Amino acid sequence: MNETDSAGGQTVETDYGEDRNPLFARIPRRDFVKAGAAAGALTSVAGCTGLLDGEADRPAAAVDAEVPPGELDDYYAFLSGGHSGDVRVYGIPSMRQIMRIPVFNIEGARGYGFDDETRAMLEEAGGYTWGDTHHPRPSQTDNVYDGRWLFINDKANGRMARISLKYFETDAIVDLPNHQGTHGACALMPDTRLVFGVGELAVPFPNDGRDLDNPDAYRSTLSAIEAESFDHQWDVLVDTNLDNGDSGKEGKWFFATSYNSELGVNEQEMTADDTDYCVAFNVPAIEAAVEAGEYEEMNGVPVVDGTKESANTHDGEPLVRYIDIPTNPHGVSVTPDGQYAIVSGKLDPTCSIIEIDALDEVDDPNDAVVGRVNVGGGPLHTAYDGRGHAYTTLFVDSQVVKWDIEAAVEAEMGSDDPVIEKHDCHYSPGHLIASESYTSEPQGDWLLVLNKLSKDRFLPVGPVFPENDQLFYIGDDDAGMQLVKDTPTYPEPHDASIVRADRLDPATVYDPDDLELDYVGSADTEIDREDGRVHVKMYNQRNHFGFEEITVQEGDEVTITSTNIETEEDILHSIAIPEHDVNIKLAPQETREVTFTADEPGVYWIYCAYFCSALHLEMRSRLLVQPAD
Ligand code: K7E
Ligand code: CUA
Ligand code: CA
Repeated sequence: MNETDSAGGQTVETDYGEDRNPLFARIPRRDFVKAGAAAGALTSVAGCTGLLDGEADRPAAAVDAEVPPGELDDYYAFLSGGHSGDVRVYGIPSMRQIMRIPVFNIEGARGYGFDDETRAMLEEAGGYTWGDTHHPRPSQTDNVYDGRWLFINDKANGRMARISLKYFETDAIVDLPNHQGTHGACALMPDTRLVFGVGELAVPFPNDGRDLDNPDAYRSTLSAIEAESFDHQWDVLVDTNLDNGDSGKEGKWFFATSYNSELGVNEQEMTADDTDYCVAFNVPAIEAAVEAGEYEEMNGVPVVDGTKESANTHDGEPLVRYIDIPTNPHGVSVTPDGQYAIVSGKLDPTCSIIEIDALDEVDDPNDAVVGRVNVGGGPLHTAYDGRGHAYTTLFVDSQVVKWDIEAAVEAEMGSDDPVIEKHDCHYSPGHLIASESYTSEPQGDWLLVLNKLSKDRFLPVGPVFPENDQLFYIGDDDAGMQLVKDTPTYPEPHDASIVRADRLDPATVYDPDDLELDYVGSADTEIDREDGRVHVKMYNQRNHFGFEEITVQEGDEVTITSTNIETEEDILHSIAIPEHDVNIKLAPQETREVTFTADEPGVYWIYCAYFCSALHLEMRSRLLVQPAD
């Protein structure tokens, strides 16, 4: 066994570096994808020399990850935007950024945080102007992506948000009052009945000025939100911090890591112990405890006590199980078959394998740890290809390590025998995500590695560097991991989910029945005035607004409700009003409302900020604000 430590880590020799296997013939990408979809087919295809006959003299060929102009990608990737507060939508394998979805940030181009409804949603969720999104997780039915929603956390302000995958827009945000920093995020599998936000930063409980400098009294909670209503249901209190989270596949166990079991307040204290935890939450038992009234209410939320020092049971069932994991563990992810939760050691060069069913039987939860594989320096996160392999990022070693899950269960604890291959990445990877790896049906073809540092990989753009998101092809076990693409991204994605394109069915125009506001057709225009309030109902259409001018009095509170009455997809308008901080976007058949005060007399050109036709610049109206006398 090689010597390994958290600062260095061993290196496994592989023949497959960045230059890839020279014998690897160019096969059309779509054939690859098809082959990859058929279980096991790919290995035989790529390993088959017959296929390579007569092609060995070709130049070394890469996996074809190109998507030619006019063609569409096979997958959506949803990347978190980190402290940009948004979610980005990429196509895989092209790595083209297709869209950004504002969540906790305001965004002029999408009118998000400008119209009354989204402004109120952000206001009710705390009124912050930013958030820190990390873990975008789409909803699933029967452990497969169902195209309904995407959920995401706010690590900055203790919130969770829901994005509609019909409209690719944020439709709900919930503020979690007992959280300071919601880090991990994931729905309860198999059917997304609940969504979990994992509270990272332990604070006094309640955080009302008590126990300021008594960190031993600080607590974290796991919060459960009902997916459909997006109502906060309950919290579970733990006497440790919590970090990342993932759900088992059978609707029972939810797992969260903890790196600060010491409840320390500085690095030295937080790393004092040799082990921290993977915390396993028994969801049915917790729900039964809530049902039986076994909770205290805090900030309006039922809080069940799952601390180690409490009884921590309902009807003899444990609520929360604490599994010792070395050292300051970080990522946790459940294998596609639902058998294991795999926890990365971060400061320890190992990944620990927890057998989920064993948690129901063992007296000592540590007995559920059935394997511990030595993967290398700084393991953070693990993804799966559905062929029994795990892929773990090594932050310290700047590598991805591929290893065999069952071999790791068979091997001695701490062995590196299960390691199959290591591949450099550039540089210092955080998360990695394989296509549909968070479901029971990983597609086994693409692996996206989100590197924290890009250093020399792109043209320099000043002291703020982009991140480097690297695409690997993992569909060929003989050729090994193949690096096919570097992609700079704006700071800073933490995690992503990759969803087969055919699982989503986004709308291309709005269905007016899905919107709260009444549709304003061309016959419905009116201006109502009452006591310093003006309500304008109008529409937008190439190339005019429902009113050529809107006359109001200085000091009036003006509400504009407008519908884009276009039925043709991709024809958007906006209502931009200079010097009033107004720009609402209107996609076809969409109705939005904006309220502002006309507090300065004068002429203000209302214009359309979406380029909608050759006469887009002529699409104008005037706001005439008469001076108060
Ligand atoms: Cu490792 Cu928020 Cu999942 Cu950053 S987290 S990388
Ligand atoms: Cu309507 Cu530009
Ligand atoms: Ca620790």
